[in-house]
Amino acid sequence: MNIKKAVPIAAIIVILLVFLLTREEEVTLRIVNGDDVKTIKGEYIYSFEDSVTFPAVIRSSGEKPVETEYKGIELEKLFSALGIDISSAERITFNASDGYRVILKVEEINEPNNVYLTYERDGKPMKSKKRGGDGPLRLVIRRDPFSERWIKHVEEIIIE
Ligand SMILES: Nc1nc2c(c(=O)[nH]1)N[C@H]1C(S)=C(S)[C@@H](COP(=O)(O)O)O[C@H]1N2
Ligand SMILES: [Mo]
Repeated sequence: MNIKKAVPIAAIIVILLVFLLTREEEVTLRIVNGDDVKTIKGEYIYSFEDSVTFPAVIRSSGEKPVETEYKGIELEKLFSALGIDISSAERITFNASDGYRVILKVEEINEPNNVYLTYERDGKPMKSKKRGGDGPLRLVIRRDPFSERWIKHVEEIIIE
């Protein structure tokens, strides 16, 4: 291949790579409640009025506890804003993009100031798993001292 051809091809490859690496990933959350399936967009979550910031300590196994600050929406408030009633449900299943799964009881979610869907950590939007983050969405259970149920990369909530 001659240089006249190689330069434009290299330029196209560089532009494509920059585009792929800087492209905003679409953030969505699927909520399945029987026949009712809602797909919530990131914008809805990020602009939700009733969001809160709170301190939390993450205890990963074998590592020192990390003090951090999360911003998110109390799950119960998100559900009621979306017109979702979980009062007669038995369990709520959270599925993550890496296959991790957590099941919570309705009582746990109804406990005030306990279960949050978070999207910012220490003032910064949480990155996806692909980009080395614990987001873009993570569940934080404030009354659960061990963070093993704080499911990262949540993409689906099933109400049963
Ligand atoms: N999606 C997903 N969430 C997860 C895990 C996981 O493997 N996948 N591990 C859990 C465990 S065992 C712990 S201790 C914490 C670790 O959180 P950290 O990565 O923010 O330290 O995440 C929890 N949430
Ligand atoms: Mo863990």
